[in-house]
Amino acid sequence: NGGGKGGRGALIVLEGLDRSGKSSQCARLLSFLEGKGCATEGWRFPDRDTSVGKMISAYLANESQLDDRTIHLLFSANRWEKRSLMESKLLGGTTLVVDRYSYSGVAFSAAKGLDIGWCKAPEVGLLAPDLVIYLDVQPEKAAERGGYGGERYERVEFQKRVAEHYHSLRDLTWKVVDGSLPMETVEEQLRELAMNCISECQDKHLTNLTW
Ligand code: FDM
Ligand code: MG
Repeated sequence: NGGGKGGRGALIVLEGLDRSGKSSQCARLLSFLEGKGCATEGWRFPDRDTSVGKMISAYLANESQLDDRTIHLLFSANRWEKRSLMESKLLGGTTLVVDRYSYSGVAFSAAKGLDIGWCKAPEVGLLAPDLVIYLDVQPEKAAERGGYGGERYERVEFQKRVAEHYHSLRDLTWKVVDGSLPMETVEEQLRELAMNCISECQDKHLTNLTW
């Protein structure tokens, strides 16, 4: 843990639209932190390796159809099934860099028209992140980057609605980074935010999402 003795790891979440650069930045941040000698793991949600994750993956690939509330609860269940491992990693001093979390869960489902309060409810009691970084990229710009796969949700009209919901979820603890800046500039900003977070959270208790 970056030299700090006995401190817990930090729960660092990256959020943003598809093609906002989250996954690349998570990978870059991860190798930076590892290079600093910091115990770190890269996680992502959905975690497609579990049995719940496989159902989610089939849904996203349009290989199965599920009711909107049902898939919402599966995404949430996919976080719940990882909660205890997440907690023990953090308490053991490992920092987790997580690509998407509960905010994706709420923003994407709410963009379908589901009630926000209903969407938030199953997230209550999951671990609260120490830092949420939102990579801010205009939906049109993200779409221009190309590389939307053929997955469900990868359409610019839908992404615009997701962006509005992300916007309404932002609170004082979020750090919004301009994801349209050059990759190296974004990377530098993330490094600084992450290092500060890791040193500050050493003496803070882990808490739960309340919403
Ligand atoms: N997604 C992701 C949700 O709809 N709810 C969630 O809780 C999470 C974690 O799944 F379109 C959506 C967001 C995205 C899709 O994510 C797959 P990746 O990051 O592209 O694999
Ligand atoms: Mg995607």
